[in-house]
Amino acid sequence: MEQQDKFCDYLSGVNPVWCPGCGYYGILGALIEAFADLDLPTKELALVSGIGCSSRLPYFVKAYGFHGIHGRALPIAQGVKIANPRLTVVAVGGDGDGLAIGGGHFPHVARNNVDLTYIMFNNAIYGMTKGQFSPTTTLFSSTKTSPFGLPGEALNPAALAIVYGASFVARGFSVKKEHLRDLITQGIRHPGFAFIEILTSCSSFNTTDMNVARIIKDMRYIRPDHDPEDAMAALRLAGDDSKIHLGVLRRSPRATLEERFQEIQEKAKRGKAATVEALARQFA
Ligand SMILES: Cc1ncc(C[n+]2csc(CCOP(=O)(O)OP(=O)(O)O)c2C)c(N)n1
Ligand code: SF4
Repeated sequence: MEQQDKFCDYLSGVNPVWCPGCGYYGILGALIEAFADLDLPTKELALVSGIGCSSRLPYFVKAYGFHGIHGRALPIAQGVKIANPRLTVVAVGGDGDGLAIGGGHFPHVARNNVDLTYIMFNNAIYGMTKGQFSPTTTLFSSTKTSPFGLPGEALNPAALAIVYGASFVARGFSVKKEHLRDLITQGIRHPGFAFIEILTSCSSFNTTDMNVARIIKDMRYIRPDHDPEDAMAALRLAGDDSKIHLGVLRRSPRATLEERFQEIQEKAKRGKAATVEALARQFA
């Protein structure tokens, strides 16, 4: 089969409604190419999202899809994975969805090492609601909700993921599709929680923070001598203000939540069965 046909097999036929010039088209392209590279059967693939322009993505891909509620992509994705561990689960959403209303879920899915891939489309703005600042909008930016400049400091999604204990953390750029496809492929292959931050511009409401020309000037591909097992080295690259480092920042595999569940279940089965009487005696 032609490679192009293989990619198209992952398109649902519903055309994206994103604005002309939106960086999300490049992300969709990289994503379906990664699925094709991995030869993922569409009936073993589940895409889960929250709310936002980015969260519309499951409509456009031929796979199981769950367009959830704002900020809740991760707990829904975790539920899907635990209910059916054979599925490849990919959660997608924006910086607002994942770091503002959904910000409380991120550390727990990361520290628990749930076996899923979480792709955050970081355009540093709330696109769908037309240009309010988000947790990744840079200091002093002028937006619809900060017309005279934003007083708050921006969060750094990749650095947060490293600190939260994600076992795989990468950063890509929507314009660099081949590189991004490779990161997504590696993230899906990784056994455990894989976080991929994608820098992308919102052509309608924020072309400043994620200015394509500036990112091309400042970006550096991570060198092969970087050791992704070294958390401090990963953090230094993620937090570097002078350059934008793209590639795999962190990779440190460990047991997944599902494996630990299994271990605990086995232990429980070997122990004495609890009885209602024994439990009641503890409260007597
Ligand atoms: C509970 C709730 N609060 C607020 C909203 C309004 N809302 C919809 S999308 C969105 C932000 C989307 O921004 P982001 O997650 O960065 O995604 P983008 O649209 O930029 O892809 C907000 C605040 C909502 N739908 N539900
Ligand atoms: S509003 Fe921004 S993020 Fe949403 S589709 Fe348009 S360009 Fe993309």
